[in-house]
This record gives sequence, C-alpha cells and structure tokens, in this order.
Amino acid sequence: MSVECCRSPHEQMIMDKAAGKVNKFRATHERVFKILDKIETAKPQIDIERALYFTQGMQETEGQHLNLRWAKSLMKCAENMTVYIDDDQLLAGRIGYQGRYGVLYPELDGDFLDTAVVDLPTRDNSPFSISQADADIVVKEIAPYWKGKTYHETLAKTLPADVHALTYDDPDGMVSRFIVNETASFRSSNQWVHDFDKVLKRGFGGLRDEFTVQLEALDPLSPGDNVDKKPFLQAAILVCEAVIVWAKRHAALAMELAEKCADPVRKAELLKMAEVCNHVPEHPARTFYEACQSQWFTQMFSRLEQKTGTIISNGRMDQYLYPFYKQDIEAGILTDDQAIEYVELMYVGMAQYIDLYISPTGGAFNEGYAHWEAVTIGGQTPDGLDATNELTYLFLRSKREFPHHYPDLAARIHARAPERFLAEVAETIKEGSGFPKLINDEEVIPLHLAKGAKFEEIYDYSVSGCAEIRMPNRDTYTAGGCYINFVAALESVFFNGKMLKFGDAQLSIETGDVTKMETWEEFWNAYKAQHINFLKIAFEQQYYVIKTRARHFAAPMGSALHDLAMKHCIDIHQPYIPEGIDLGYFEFMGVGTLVDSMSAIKKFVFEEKKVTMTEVLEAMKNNFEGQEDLRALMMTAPCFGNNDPYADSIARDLDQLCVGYAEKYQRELGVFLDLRYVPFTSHVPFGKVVCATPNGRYAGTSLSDGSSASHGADKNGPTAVLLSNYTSKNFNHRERAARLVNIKFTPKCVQGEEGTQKLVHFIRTFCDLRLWHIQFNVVNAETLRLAQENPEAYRTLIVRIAGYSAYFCDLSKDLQNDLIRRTAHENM
Ligand code: 8X3
Repeated sequence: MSVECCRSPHEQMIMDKAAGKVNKFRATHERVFKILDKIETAKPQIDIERALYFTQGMQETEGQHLNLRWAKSLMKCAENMTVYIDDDQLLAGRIGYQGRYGVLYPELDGDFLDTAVVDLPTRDNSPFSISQADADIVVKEIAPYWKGKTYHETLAKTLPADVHALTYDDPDGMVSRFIVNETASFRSSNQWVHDFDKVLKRGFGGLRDEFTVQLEALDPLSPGDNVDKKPFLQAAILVCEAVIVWAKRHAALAMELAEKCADPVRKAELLKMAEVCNHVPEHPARTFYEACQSQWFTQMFSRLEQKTGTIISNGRMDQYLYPFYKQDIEAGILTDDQAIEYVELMYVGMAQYIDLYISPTGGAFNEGYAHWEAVTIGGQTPDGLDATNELTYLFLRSKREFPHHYPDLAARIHARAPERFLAEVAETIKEGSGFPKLINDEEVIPLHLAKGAKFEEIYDYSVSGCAEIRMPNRDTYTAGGCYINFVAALESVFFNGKMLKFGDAQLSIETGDVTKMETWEEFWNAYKAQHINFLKIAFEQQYYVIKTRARHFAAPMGSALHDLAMKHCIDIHQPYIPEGIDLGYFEFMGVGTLVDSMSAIKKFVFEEKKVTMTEVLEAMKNNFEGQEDLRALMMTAPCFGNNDPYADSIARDLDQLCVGYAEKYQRELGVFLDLRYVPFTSHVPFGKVVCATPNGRYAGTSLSDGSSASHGADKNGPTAVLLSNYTSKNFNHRERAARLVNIKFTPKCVQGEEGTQKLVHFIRTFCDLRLWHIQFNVVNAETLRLAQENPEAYRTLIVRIAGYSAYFCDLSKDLQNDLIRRTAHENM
C-alpha cells in the first residue's frame, strides 16, 4: 500500500515540513511557533537547581516536622532558583533550562544519582545531557547527603526476601525483575490534579490568611495540636508565602527587562507581565490572562514540590477558566484567538519540562520523554448536566492547530453528549496525533459512587495521568502502583515456579510438572495458584510501600489545596485522611498475550488434543525454532479482542481472580488497591523477561498492551475489541479501575464526512458499553516504517503511546516495532 492514497492531516504536515513548506497555522499562532522553533527538538538537559536548594533546605532542618522541612526547603527554592522570562512569552516562568529540561528529586532515588549523571547522557532510551560543572555539584554536594536516606533504599531494604526476589534482580534494588514491579521508588505518588479553581478564586494570599486563622484557633494545651497540627499549618502558611515570593521575583524580572527594552510593544508586554505576576497567584485572578498565569505558577511550583507520577494534570480547564473567558469576552477585552494564545503559551512552558527518570526502570516505563498533563474537556457539570461550552471547542481547535504533543487532551464522553461535541472530537482524532483520548462518564461515575464519592464530586472529576480520574478534594495521593506480569505467572506454570531467563532461581511456588497435567481444570488450577501467589507478593509489596512512604514524603502545597487535608491537618501523602478516598492500583500486564496463550492450550492440548503439553513446553524453550507448524496452529486459537466468548470468558475469569483477591484483601492496606490495565510503555520491558508464549509470541518481544488485543490478533474489526472488553469485565465488582484500549485506524478508514460519522458512532458504542478509556492512532503503518528508516525527515511525527502521545523518533526500536505491529483497522 502506498501512503499516497490517504494521509492523516498530521502525516501530511510532516511531509510538507520535509518539503520545506510553512505550516499553515503559523500565521495565526506566530508567537507560539517562534517559541516552539527554539525548543522543539532541543536535546533534554538536566537542571540541578531544584535538587540543590531542596537538599540544602533539608540539611538545615533535620529533626523538624516533615511538612515544615519540606515547606522551608521549597522556600529556599523560591528565594534562590533562577527565574526565567522567555522572549516572546506572555506567561512568566520555567523551572529549568530553556529547551527541554528535567529536574532531580534526590529524596526518591538520590542513592544512585552519582552513577546516573554519568550514565544518563549516553543512555539508549531518553538520554539527558548535563554539564560537567553541574555533574560535579550533584556528585559532591547533592548525592552524599541522600545516601542512606532515600525512599528507594528504605524500600529495597524493607522488602522481605520472597517479595524482593520478584521485585528486583539485585540486592540493592537497582535493577527491576519486571515480574512484580514497584514504581514507588521513582515517583512519590501516582498522577494528580490540584484544585486549581481554589487558587484562581482565593489566591495563595487568601489561603494563607485562612490557615493563619486556623492556626490561631488551635488549643495551646493540646499535644495533638502542638505536635502535629501546628507545624502542619505553619508549613501550609509558609508554602503559600513561598509561591508568592517566587511569583514576585518573576514580577521583578519582568520589570527589569521592561526597563532595558527598547521595543515599545515588547516593553508594554513586559510591564503587563510585571503587573500580572505581582497580582497572581497571591490574589484571585481578575482576567483570563491572570487565570492562566496563576494556574501556570501553581503547576510549576507543584513540580518543585515533588515528583508526582506522570505529572500534575491540568484538570477541567474548560470549566474553571470559563467564567474568566466569558467575562472578558463580554467586556470586549479578549478574543478567541487571544484565549487560545494564552493557553498555548502555557502549553509551550509545559512542553519544556520533561519527566526525568534517573532510574532505568522508570525510564523504561515512560519512553519518549513522556509526561502528560491531561487537559480535561466536556463531561458533565457538578449537577449532572452536559458541561460543554465555547471553551471546550476552543481547546479542540487548539489541538488541531498546535503542532506539539503537550499537553495531553482528554474528552469526557457521556450518554447525552451533544452531537457537535462528538463530531469535533472525531475530527480532532482524525488529525492523527492521538488527541483527544476519551474517558467514559457512564463507567466512571457509577463506579465511584460505589466507592464512596458524592454525586457533585464525581460529576466534576478530572482526567489524570494516562487514563485515571481524580476528585481533587476527595482523593488523596496514592503510592506509585504495582505492575504484575501475569504472563510470567503462566511461564511459572510451565517451569514449576522458575523462568527461563532467571535460570535456577525458584521465584514462585511449585505447581508440579506441567506435562503431567491431564485436564484443563488441572492446568487452570496450577495457573490460578501462580496467579494468586503473584497477587499475594504484589499486595505485600504494596503494604510495605504504603507504610514506608508516609515517613519520606510531604506535600505542603498539595495539602494546602486539599479541603480534607486542611480540615484534618494531615498531609495528602498519608495513607489515611478521614473522609478521603485513597484510590491505588495494581496492573494486569499482558492480558491479551495471556488469554490467547491459555485459549490455545485449552483448545489444542486439552480439547482437540492436536498437540501435547511436552511439545508446547519444548516450543517455549526453543522459541519455536523448528516448530513453525506448531506455532501456526497455536495462533489459530480464539483470541481476545474478537468478541469470541471462548477467549473472552478466559479473560473474564482472569479479571475475576484479580478483583476477587482485591475485594478480600485491599482494605488491610488501608487503601483501595484496584485492578487496572494501563501499562505506559512497560509492556516492552515486561515482555523482555518472558520466554516464547503458547500464542506464538516470540521470546523477549513485547506483551500485549493495556486491555488491547495481542498484536494482529484482532481480526474481527474494532467493535469486536470493544465487545471483548465489555464481556471480560466484572461489572459487579467495584475493585476495578482504568482499562486502556488502543485502536489504530488507517486514515482511509475515517476519511471524509462519512468517516467522521463512523467515528462518532464508534464513540457512542464505546460509551454504551461502559468501557473506561479509549485512544486512537490514525496513521499508515508505512509512515511509521519510513520514519524508522529516516528519522531526521520524520523528527516531529507524533504517535499515540499509552494515554499520551510522543515523537515516534524518541522511542526505542522495540516500542516503534510494537506500534507498527498493532492491527490497523481499515473498516469499522
Ligand atoms: C498512569 C499514570 O501515575 O497512575 O496513568 O501510574 S499513574
């Protein structure tokens, strides 16, 4: 097939760029394009200032209450870090070098910082550069303080031997085993969304004043008030001050630049910036412009506070910015084009901050310099009515015109979503850069009511991270989740608790000689025993994670923006805040690979007896070498993703094992720990440790991703993929969380008005089936192959990965191949 026949607009844009044509939106987004020109393909650098000042703050405050230490250290950052205002920008601020930069969080994994700074510039995946002077500071001033104190060390030392063995491949916990994987040691919590509306309406100055009243009302004779609440409130007050100090330093810089500026237009802009930064975020925002600046300061400061997994999302921007938009439009001081420009100026700021993982495991989870600050649009109002407004459509328009993959865009879909919204969502998906992803109110809302949310909170949820949701004043920070390689559990059945890659190590329990199993039930019971053992290890691992992290992390700013944290004076990191909901996750890795393998065994070994278990075992050991006929046969078994009850019922039984276990044991951890199918890019490293599988997958290749079908196994069209997801879910359990579904269409499949309508119907089907999430690639496989061969010409080709989009050329070859091998649906 030639890509000539039909390209997505994004593919066309890449071709045009290679041919030297000017992007057609450049003229209407000139300011933003000028900034993008400077940053877009810059090699990411490490900025050490946050780590340096934070470390100094922690050194100076040893022995004090953790929240107060954190707040003082953040004040040190606010007072000392370099402040930036970029040419052409109207929004002030960056927390690192111009271009693309990552910052360090040594409190997490600073124990291997000294080796990481040597290794990071030459890493195969997602390399970062660092100057020799900065590397010296890291090695001499930052890393030594954290030796013996990091969260990573505490966790690695705490895990008992059997849990450690499935978690890490070395005594110090530097190398992941990719069997039962923790992510808590490279991010202090899962993704999050702040209550930005609170800052826009009350300002940090207003919040500080409220906390001061609360502090003064404490009982001076109460030990609880004195020991816990007092320093907690002092920290909240101090952190509000810190954000204000930091903003005012930007105001001073804007004034200084204005004084030196000869161009009267730019001078006026700088003077305006000085006025805006003097006012927000200390005070409530008065205009759309101030609201954007205030939100941006809050976001940036939150990144200084800590490393939140896959970053702080933007929340419902079309809702909390709407009053400012409406008021300014009505007053005649804002146009739609200006509103888009302010928002995109925030986007270019976000695009420069890269979520840097110094841990190689973290890097493998987040290929492509991943971070995704989801902007949520659409959905319903807190009283349950459709929430779309003029801003909703402006955000969609911006995604069609702004040629960059940050931030992520998430559209909330519900059964009464207006036709225009769905049509514009479909048009935007057809652009081909992966936006927006869709999250389904019809699944999320009733499920969270069952988990204890109030109507008005869950109607107002924000999309967060890849595919998650947050209620910013009800949820609390959750530990970085646990990823369970259930395909490795299958391998453990074949090798009696061992795995080929790890030789004689008895990693899991012994379930007997697989070649002696005579019935499917016998085989299923052996698998079930391995599966439950993996769950047991995972939940124990998370038990330790949850208990230990509370002593290592504090978030005075995150807490200051959270109603329940402030009401009870408990940091948002603590696993238990009265009235709060702590929604943690464990991941099902490789469901498509596992189901297809089990289906093949059930059918061909036990039912039709066309092959023996010994032959399957040999094929797994030999990576199908010389057994191509066997492989071809096994690949004809019913597969997940085809709406085939044979395969889907296995998927449902596997899902049931997980939710049933979670229902019984999760509350012992003091949190919800719900079943999720959201791999980021980790299905690639998880696949590397698993031998050839009975579905014909070769050893070391990636597992199926999320709750998508195995590569090429979905032959009945995309609706069948949705139906398999529907029938394999245990809707009668509330222990379920996000499922990430990837669908790839050829541009031809969604071409023209007819294509848009087909996509709208497909989205309505997704909604009716109460699936959680779906995302799309609209691309020709040939384009991806061409990009692999000639990366320079395709440098800005964006593809959808897993809840986020990234430059195709920033991905490892394995992940690129994974994307190429996914089924491209040509019909709907
Ligand atoms: C994936 C992000 O932080 O929940 O969506 O693991 S996180």
